[in-house]
Amino acid sequence: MKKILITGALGQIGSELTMTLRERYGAKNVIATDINKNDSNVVYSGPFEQLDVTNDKAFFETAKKHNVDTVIHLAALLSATAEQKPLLAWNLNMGGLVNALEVSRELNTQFFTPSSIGAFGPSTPKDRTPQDTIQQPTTMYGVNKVSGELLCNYYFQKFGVDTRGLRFPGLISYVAPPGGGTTDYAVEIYYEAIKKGHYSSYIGKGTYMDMMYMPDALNAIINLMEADPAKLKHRNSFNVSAMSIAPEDVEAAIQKLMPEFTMDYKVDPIRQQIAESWPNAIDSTCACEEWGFKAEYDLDRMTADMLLHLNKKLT
Ligand code: AKB
Repeated sequence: MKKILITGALGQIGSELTMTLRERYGAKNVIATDINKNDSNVVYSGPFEQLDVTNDKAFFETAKKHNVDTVIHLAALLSATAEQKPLLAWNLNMGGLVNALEVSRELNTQFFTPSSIGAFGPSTPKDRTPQDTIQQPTTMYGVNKVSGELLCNYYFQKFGVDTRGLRFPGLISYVAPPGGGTTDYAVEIYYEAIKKGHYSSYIGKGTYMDMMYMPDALNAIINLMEADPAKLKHRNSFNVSAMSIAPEDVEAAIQKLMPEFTMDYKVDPIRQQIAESWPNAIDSTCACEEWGFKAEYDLDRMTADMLLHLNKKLT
């Protein structure tokens, strides 16, 4: 039976992943941790500990106390916030990651942490971006993600830690909002469509980025963690994407179901610059071949589901 510790469990991925893993492995076997504490299901439906991942001793003691065999490390600053607070991003994203890897090494646990399309930069091929290619990001977040990918590979090669990871695109969900990301527009647009029937996009027309609906992201994490290690040639930071879209594509998908919806643009130069430094469309072939990655949701199916759930949640 698994015993999993999740950091950043109240964040966008963590709040859904915790609940999904509790259903799969039993509530008491999934220890949710976060620097914050709130009134959510995550806190009350199973074990919860307040944890600052930069505190190495507290991290180790929490993991040891619960006798965990898997660490899922999600606590991190996203790209736009990291660009505003680069030193904090370095300290939290890298300090938290090395502490998490050390806990895994000392307790001999399996390990997962997400990388991102942000690990690529302007010199990376923009379309059908290969799994193994140039990675020279121009953001602090990207620098953290490339370093993190290398560090996870190092812990596998040097210490035999069973590290695994995915390069996530923008993740879209109606449950917990993202915070401080460049791809957040693709979540906000659905909230504003329901609340106001209008959205002003901070990302410009024609700016393509990869995206994925949260149920596909959760399945991808579970499938990768359960994959036969003998079949994994890459282990860390697999490219995974479900769709490559620009704001006007989301606008058109929403208008199929809400013809009254309108959108205009108020481009934020900082997030636009980050978006332009990232690929248009990454190639997920290695993830498909090595552990059977498959996304179920395209833009239209995701849009119908988002609008259905947000209608119930917001009206
Ligand atoms: C962000 O926009 O920072 C994240 C990501 C793509 O890693 N959603």
